[in-house]
Parts: sequence; C-alpha cells; structure tokens
Amino acid sequence: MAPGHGLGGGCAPAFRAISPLWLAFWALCAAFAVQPAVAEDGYDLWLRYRSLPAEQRAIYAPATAQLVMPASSPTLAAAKSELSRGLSGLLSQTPANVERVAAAGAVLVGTPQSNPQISQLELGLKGLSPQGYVIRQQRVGDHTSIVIAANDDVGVLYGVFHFLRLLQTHQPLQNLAISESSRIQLRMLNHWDNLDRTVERGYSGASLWDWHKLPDYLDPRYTDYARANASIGINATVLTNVNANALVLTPAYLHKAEALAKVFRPYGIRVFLTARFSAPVEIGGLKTADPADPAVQKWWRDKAAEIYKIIPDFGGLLVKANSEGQPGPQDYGRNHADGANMLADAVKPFGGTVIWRAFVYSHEQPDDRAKQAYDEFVPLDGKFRDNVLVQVKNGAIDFQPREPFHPLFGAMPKTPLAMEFQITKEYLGFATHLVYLGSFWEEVLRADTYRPRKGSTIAKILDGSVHNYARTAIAGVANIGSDRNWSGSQFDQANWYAFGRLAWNPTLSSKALAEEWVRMTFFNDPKFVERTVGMMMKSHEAVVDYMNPLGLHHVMGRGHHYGPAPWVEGGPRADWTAVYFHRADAKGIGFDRTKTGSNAVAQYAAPIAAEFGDLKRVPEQFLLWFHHVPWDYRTRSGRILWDELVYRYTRGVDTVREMSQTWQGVASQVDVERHAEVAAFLKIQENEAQWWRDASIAYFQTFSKRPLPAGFAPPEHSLDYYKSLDFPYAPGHH
Ligand code: BDP
Repeated sequence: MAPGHGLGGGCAPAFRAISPLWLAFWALCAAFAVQPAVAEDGYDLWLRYRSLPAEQRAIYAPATAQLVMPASSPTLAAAKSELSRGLSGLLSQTPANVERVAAAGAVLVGTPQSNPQISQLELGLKGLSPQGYVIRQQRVGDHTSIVIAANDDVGVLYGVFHFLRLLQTHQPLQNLAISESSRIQLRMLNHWDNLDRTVERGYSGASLWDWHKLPDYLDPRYTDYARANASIGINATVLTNVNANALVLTPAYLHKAEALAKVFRPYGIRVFLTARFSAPVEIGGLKTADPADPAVQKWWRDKAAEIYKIIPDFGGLLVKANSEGQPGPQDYGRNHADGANMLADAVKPFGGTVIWRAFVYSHEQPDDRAKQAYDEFVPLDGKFRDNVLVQVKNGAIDFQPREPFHPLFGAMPKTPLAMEFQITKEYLGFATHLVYLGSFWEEVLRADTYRPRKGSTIAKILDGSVHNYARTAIAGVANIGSDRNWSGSQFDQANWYAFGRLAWNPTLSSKALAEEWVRMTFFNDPKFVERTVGMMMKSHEAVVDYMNPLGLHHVMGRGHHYGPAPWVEGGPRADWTAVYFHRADAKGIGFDRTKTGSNAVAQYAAPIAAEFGDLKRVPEQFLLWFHHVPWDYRTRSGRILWDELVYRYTRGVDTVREMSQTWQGVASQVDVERHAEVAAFLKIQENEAQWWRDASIAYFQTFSKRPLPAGFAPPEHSLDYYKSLDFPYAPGHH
C-alpha cells in the first residue's frame, strides 16, 4: 500500500513547521474538501494513511515526534514499520523524520521485555488477555508520552493499529486510557479457496493463493493481507475450501502452505487447512477412512507429525464431514464425535485444534432440514475431546439473508461452539449489492438464547462466559480475492472490517464500526460520515425486503444462487428447492415449524419456542420462517399478508434507490474512481432489486390470486420471462 498522498490534493503535503499562515491555508483546503490528486482504487483498504488535514496534523505531529521502539522480533519490526508508515503518511513526514525529530512528545512502544522504559511503568498489563494491549497518554520522566504496550508482541502490533486508527479517525489523544482484551481466542477467516484458484462462492476474482507459484514466489499481497487482518485482530486463517481436496495435505502443498505461514507469522496469524475425511484413502493408499481403524488413526497421527514438522505453529484442521455429499465418519457407521476425536488425538501432541462443522444435513433424512444439525449434535455434547470446537452457522438453514439464530447455540454446554458467519455475499446479491452485514451480525450476537437463563446472548455463549468454554472462536467465510479492491466492491471491505472487529469484541456496535470504517476508508467529514453510514445501516434491511421479506428463505437461483427463483422444484433433493421452503399454495405461504408442522421451534429454549411458535408473538421478520400464513392474514401494519409482501418488496427497491441518491449526493467528497464504481454497482443493485421484486410478485400471485394493492406497479414482465432467464456462468459456482 503506497504511503500517503494528500487528501487535499493540490494542497502541498510536505512536512513543514506549523505557522499560522499554513494553518489558514490548510483550513481553506479542508473547507473545500478537495478530492485527492491521486486516484484510489480501493487497494489500500482502511489503511490508507493519507495526509490528515492541517488541524489534525498540528495536534498529532508534536505528540508523536519521537518514536521509542526497539524492534527485536519480526512482529515488533512489523509493528514499527506500520507505525512509521502510518505516521509518515498521516503526518506527511518522511519515515526518517519520524524517528529523528526530537520534540516534546514521544511514543513509547513495546512489551516490558522489549522496551526497558515500558518495564518501568505501571500500565495494568497483568489484566490483559493474550494479544491484548493498552494505549495511554501519561507523564514519562519530563515528557507527556503516548505508551502503546502489551505482554506479547502481537498485542503491541494490535495496539499500533489501534493507535493509527485513532489518528485516522481524528480522535483526541488527551488522557488516552485504552485497555483492550479480546473476548474471543480464535478470530478466523475461512477461505473457500480451491487449489485451482477458483473460489467457491467467491465474487472478488481468483484466490489470493497462487498455489502454482508457491512456495518460491511470494506475492507482496500476502503481506498486505496479513497487515489488514492484523489491523482488525484476525489471528487465524483457513486457507482452503471446506469442500476439501486431500491434495493440500501432500508434502508439495504443505510446503506451499508453509511459505504463506511464514509471511503471516509476524502478523500473529496462524494457518489452518481443511481436512478431507477420506484423505487416508485418496492420498494415503489405505482401503478405508474409518476412524475406528488403527491404520487410519496412525495415518492421521503421522500426517499431523509431518505437518507440524513443516509448520510448527500450524493451527489445526477444519472439517466438513457428512454434509452435502462430503465423506465423513457416518460412512463407516461412526458419529461426528468419533471422527473429530480421531483427528483431535492426532494434532493434540502439537497443540493443534480441530474445528468440526455442524453444517450437516442428510439427503436420506426426510425431516425439516432446519432440525438436522441440532438432532445430530446435541446427543454428542460432552463427547468431544477438549481440543475440538464445533463450528455452527449463524442460522439453522444456510446463511440466508436473515435467519433466526441457530438453536444449537446454548444447547451444547459441554462443547465449545464457534460461530460461522458468511462474509462473502452468496445469498445477498454477490459483490455488486451494497449490503453492510455488521448490523445483521449484531442482531445475531445480541439474540438471547435463554439457555440456561435469560441474558445468555449468543455473544456470551461464544465468549465462553455462559458455559465456561475453555476455547472460543468466531469464523467468517472470507470475501477476499485477487480483485484490486480485494472484496469485489468498495463497500464489501466494510464487511471484512466489521467481521474482524466483532470477532475481537462481539459486543461492539455495528454502527460505530461502520463509522470507523467510513472515516478511514473515505473521509472524516461529519456530514459525509452520517450520510454514508446511514446508507449502510439500512442496507441489510433493504436486501431482506426485496429478496426475502417476512422470513421467506432459500428462494434464489438453483446452484449458483443468483437472482430470484421461487419456482425452483424437482431435481435431486427436495431441500435444495425453493418450493420446499416457501410452501406457497392457494391458502397461504410459509413453512410451518410449529407443533402442527415440523416443530423445529421446540429446539429453542421454552420462552423462545413459545414466542416463535405463536403467530401473534413471532417477530414479523420471521413470520413465514415459522408459520404457514393465510394470504388474507392481518399483519401488524393492518395490511393483509399479500399486500404486506408487495409493500415490503417494493420498499426494498425504494430503499436502494434512496441509497443511490445518497451516494450521488456525496460525489464531491469521494475520489472519482471509487465513487464511480460504487455508483455503477448501486445501479446494478437497483435493477436487480426490481427484478427480485417483480419476479417474486409475479410468481406468488399465481397462488394468492389477488390483485396488487392500489398504487403498486405490476411486474414489468411476465412470469414466463423471469423463469426463462438463465445464468450458466454466474460466478462463484464450481
Ligand atoms: C452453502 C454453499 C456451499 C457450501 C456450503 C457449506 O452454497 O457452496 O459448500 O454452504 O457451508 O451455503 O459447506
């Protein structure tokens, strides 16, 4: 990421003594909010470090004029280089100046071991969690200094990023007294990246991992990837797709993974791989992968030893088994715990972790798909080794635009459960739809499971405080690829950002995170921030409205999941069709998951089951998730269900139009290239929102047989037209 070019463009960014004349000049530049002279394409993410406005520089430059930071380890060296880069960019100094200029203010950085000055200060480091840090402004000798300190080097790096964030977002430095500890131990990205560089559900180009050129060629992007992740506290990455290829466990690929691990190590990021359960057969030459077979167990033990010899700090294995056709222990009459424990025993001597996914549902099982994970896993509670985590998607179906929280959370007190969020927007319009997911994740994290009692929110289950979990983790399915802007669109970067920050602290406010991100990624002007954040905060609700209002789900195109297709039926399995999920008929629409239907509600704690199961009390956003409701049912707005559906579909499209207008309104405050990209994508989103609305209304009207409420435009095309659309090359589907 190139160091700073001045936001303020023509206003000379070279470092000078601050004189009143200069201040006046800078103030004038800031007032006109001149666009940057240098084009931005989004590559720099939120780490742009463009020159700050003069008033901010006048405040920060004296306070940060001297850097006292011995860098005795690769991590400290990375932290120091980031700080120099950040300060030189933000304050428009040359890196050399940052170290040389002796002035009143100093920044003292390090651990008690690395920096003798820090070892003499009372900083409250003892109470920090691993990788936690403090940032303080305090007197040190004769000077007022800023102290960034931690017990470990990664904590120092995190503290440095946090400090830079304060500057990037124009925060005051007086009396700083920040103490940060993560509540979650493993904050991980899951890449669904294949060895041929395709990415399952990836909408941002090819995989970042250039397997063919690894280990000999290290793309500089690997370092920038690590910097970006460290800046938001992500400390683990699973390099490969959960639909795993056993080849990644062969020596040639392990050495490629080793090369990446070496780049990531200074940034505190540990590498994990996905394990294909049948690997002992596919690459080991065994006849079986039965976890009870001693030869299979030995194969995995030897494999673990081999991996750890190559990557000593290897994190462990992530496994998708007996799900969507993947091999697993059930192929041999064993259960998930048998499979997970065999792998856990293999990696245990090396400190490794097994993350076993709970996203399972079976073709042979005729029961409601929403119930299957709970049914399979709850009986296994307490049966997993202590180095196993079970990773659960946020909802029981599959990353739908909105889902009620997964009933497994709270139901496995003896098994540490990890959250799996999807950052890549598989079901949310791919890369072109502007959807800020922070608000949705916040909704899930704050949901109360009532297990074992009121107040047991998902966040508290995940951080271990409810059940005393010894291990904690939050994973996000990455949206990162080879596109210049990393995530497929400028605003998708915000989802990567918010994910990392929420994994660090699941109680943070998604709105505050959006604000931070907007300030760092675009511009600090309060009006601009308010408008842009306002647009982000209504974006998730908008997409739910135009795709899946009132709890509808799984009504997207078959296979690639692009666009509306509520008419999908037939094919290999019922629970891959839309009609299975919406159940529209002459009487009404929705999946009855109450006592009179599949009774999936019974998997929740009693107070939640009572609420979701009661047509009168169910939150309306989940109405059709849990109930089959007559077309003329009176919803809370007073409109009948059919009218309410039409109203919400339309409202979604209108909101996107408003978002588009908001973005046009801030054109003068955003650099040209990024503004144009976002504007064009919003136009695509507007058209596709209209398409979702129109196709859905045209289809469901064949059941409701009702006219559109007055004032609502009919679908633009016939239902046959929408059905005829075909997208054989939609991205992300392999
Ligand atoms: C589904 C995706 C599929 C993934 C699966 C999973 O469509 O590509 O393999 O999730 O999480 O949503 O395993």
